[in-house]
Amino acid sequence: MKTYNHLYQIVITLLAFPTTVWLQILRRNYVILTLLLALNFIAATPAMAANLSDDLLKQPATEIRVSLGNSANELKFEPNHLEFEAGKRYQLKLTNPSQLKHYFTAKDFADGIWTQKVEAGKVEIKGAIHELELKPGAEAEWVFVPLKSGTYGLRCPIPGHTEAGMTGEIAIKN
Ligand SMILES: [Cu+2]
Repeated sequence: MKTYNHLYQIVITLLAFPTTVWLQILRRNYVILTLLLALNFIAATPAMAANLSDDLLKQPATEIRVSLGNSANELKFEPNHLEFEAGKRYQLKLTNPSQLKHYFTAKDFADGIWTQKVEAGKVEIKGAIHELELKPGAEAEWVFVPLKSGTYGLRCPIPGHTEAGMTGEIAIKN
């Protein structure tokens, strides 16, 4: 009877062992499967981003004009409140009809957008832009897609200009 009991225990152990092993294999496969799915997702993300930017580039850009100063040499942006919608493509046309040079400085706003290009004269600049200087009579075109919603400050940092009221506000809405 004692031997019988012992054998019985061995059989139980043998039966129990494969179950644990099988569970382990299943668990391992589950981890691998999850990893594969995760990798697939990671691999799909840049492709999705590329598709997104392709779609955005096909989208006609909404034109918005801002004048830096005016012909009366008043120190202000016209208009001084700009509103954009996240995910849309814009063409911001900056002009300086005054006899003074001015800056379009909105660094936090620039951090919250994706710049496609800045065009001025016969030059096209690609990549991130933070600040633009417009000499008297100059024109520049900034093509971008706003990404991060928020309210951002705009100013002309030329000594005396910000103080005189050459400031503005740029809003990005979702
Ligand atoms: Cu100015």
